Amino acid sequence: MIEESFEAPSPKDAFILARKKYPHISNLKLIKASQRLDENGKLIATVMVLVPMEDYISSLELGNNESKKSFVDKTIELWNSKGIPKKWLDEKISKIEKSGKGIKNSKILHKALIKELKKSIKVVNRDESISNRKIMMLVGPTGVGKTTTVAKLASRYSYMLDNRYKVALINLDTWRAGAYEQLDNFAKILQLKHYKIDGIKEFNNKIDSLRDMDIILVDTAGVSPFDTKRLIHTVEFLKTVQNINISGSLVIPATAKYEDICDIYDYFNFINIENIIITKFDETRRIGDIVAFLIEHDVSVSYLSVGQSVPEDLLLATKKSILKQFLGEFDE
Ligand SMILES: Nc1nc2c(ncn2[C@@H]2O[C@H](COP(=O)(O)OP(=O)(O)OP(=O)(O)O)[C@@H](O)[C@H]2O)c(=O)[nH]1
Ligand SMILES: [Mg+2]
Repeated sequence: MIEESFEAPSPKDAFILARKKYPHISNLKLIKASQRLDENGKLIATVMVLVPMEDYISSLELGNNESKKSFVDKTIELWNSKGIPKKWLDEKISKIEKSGKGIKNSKILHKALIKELKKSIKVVNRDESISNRKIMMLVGPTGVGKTTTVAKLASRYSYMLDNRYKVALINLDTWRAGAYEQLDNFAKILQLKHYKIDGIKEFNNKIDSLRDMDIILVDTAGVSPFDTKRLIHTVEFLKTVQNINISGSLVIPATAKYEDICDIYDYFNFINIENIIITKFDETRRIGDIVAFLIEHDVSVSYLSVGQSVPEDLLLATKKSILKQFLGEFDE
């Protein structure tokens, strides 16, 4: 929804103006009304109404003889203000124009852009079944929810899917006091094996000895994108396990800013990031920054973490859920 103001000599007249502009909205919602005197002592009343975003955009071109270019520009402006890069918008709009379908009004353009957005966002295949032993290592900055997500994944794979998989946990976080205990509490509840590993040789041996497990979840220490020493320490573990494919999942909170997300991704990317887990999805309705990152990078989202509760607050990522959260922004 968009808040739109109307001014007239009285609140009633201002509301009539709003009704005239949107005659088809039967229950136009008034959210604020105020009055003031202008410099000549004349009374000016302002009312604010809530208008659905699509009606607002349509009104831009219907209202005052605006050209097609103008409504295209306004749509670009609106989407850009939600975080979507202008370059992407220009590219997609020119593609839509070339397709010959024509952009008759902003409503059609908005729908076409949503379709393009849906194509540009990638999510991991929904099938979570495991045929060969899988090793999944969660990496990312400090405090983003890696350990909580490992605990959620552990319960998911051991108890919640159609198949009950054999799960083991490895903890490489030997830096932070209490890091092992945090995950160990979950491991005890879930009755899963949990190992604290210090060195690379030990890691190799452990991976080897856990041959009969279906999935090994590896929790790592949070690394600031500027702490190269710690990153190298984590990478060593990933790179030195011979002949075993470790899937790296980069954990990024939905609350992160675009530039920070790009920095984090560039920083961790040489680890061979297979997918992204978006956490703290419940903490913001403004996910334009992460959406912008996703459409510009060839990387898929695997899970969405939507709260602190283990295990229920973990969802398989779908294009629909990401789009829904993003488009919800237009309804503010
Ligand atoms: N609201 C919300 N909080 C979350 C989510 N995931 C994790 N948290 C909270 O974020 C805080 C940090 O979570 P951890 O799992 O310890 O984060 P971490 O990445 O392992 O942190 P370090 O190991 O210190 O780098 C905890 O208070 C979690 O409960 C989520 O999806 N939503
Ligand atoms: Mg942790």
